[in-house]
Amino acid sequence: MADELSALIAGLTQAQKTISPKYFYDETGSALFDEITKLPEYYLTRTELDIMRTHIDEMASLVGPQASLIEFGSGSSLKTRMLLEHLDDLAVYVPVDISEEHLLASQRRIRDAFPHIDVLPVVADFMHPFQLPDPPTMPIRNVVYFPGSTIGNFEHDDAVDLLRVMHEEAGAGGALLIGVDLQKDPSVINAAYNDSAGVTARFNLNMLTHINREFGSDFDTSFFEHRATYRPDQGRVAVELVSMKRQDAQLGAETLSFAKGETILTEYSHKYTLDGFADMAAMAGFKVGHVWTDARQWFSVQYLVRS
Ligand code: AVJ
Repeated sequence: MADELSALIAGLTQAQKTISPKYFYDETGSALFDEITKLPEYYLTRTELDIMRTHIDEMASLVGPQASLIEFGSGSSLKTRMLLEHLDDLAVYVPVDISEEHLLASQRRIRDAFPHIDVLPVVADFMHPFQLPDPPTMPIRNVVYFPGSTIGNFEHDDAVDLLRVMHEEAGAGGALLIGVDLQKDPSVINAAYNDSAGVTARFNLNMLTHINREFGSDFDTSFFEHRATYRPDQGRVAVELVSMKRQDAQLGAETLSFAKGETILTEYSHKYTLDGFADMAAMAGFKVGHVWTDARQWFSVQYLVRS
């Protein structure tokens, strides 16, 4: 808690004020993200699911029998369920998440739906290597699963570091199945992060409500505004909260001053080219085994193997 507060203050006292995207996901924020995934403009989840549906048999046969599936994140999404339904004789499913609460809830749901699958959750910050649990039966290979283009939240060097952790957890003969959003017409991307119903705006602003509740700060959410801009030259969306006037906010012992128009960067969402992502994967020791995309090449699901 004290560590979290000092990290928050550190981010908010930089020249470019920043808050980690992890603060999106309190109960309200998780429900709003769920709503986002159903918005007409938010193509990511729908497209990734379509790709999975179309190619699930091929994906399952690459993973092969008696694999250990290690999901980075607490799982229980539709995509995870689809994989669990199709994988042949899975040795174990290992969801890895920093939140014990999220893990236990998702473990319960997976056990209910798939009583024959062994679930061994791991509480860990997956940015750093962690110990895998002893599986009940010896897996033929470890396959790390990282859906949703969550990799896009990380800047280049951090993304490579995270891929290196996945490379290590996959071990010899292992692989990574990952969802990766692709560069496309900027108007499509901008619409996805500026939906007409304003759900993404509420999702972004809820971060301040969440922080006010958890840290007793007094950000005035009525004087911040959502902004999301795709920069094709940078291949990423910057999601920001813009201060609509000169104002102060109290956070712990720190008084934060905002100029009118000053921004808090709350998230990057990187969009890749297939080559650009392959280069990044190569820096972590992966080579691209297989890439599935939709007909418009808006999104990709990639099977990376250790090179
Ligand atoms: C969950 C990180 C993949 O970047 O599209 C959705 C989060 N932010 N709308 C994304 C998000 C604004 C999402 N990821």
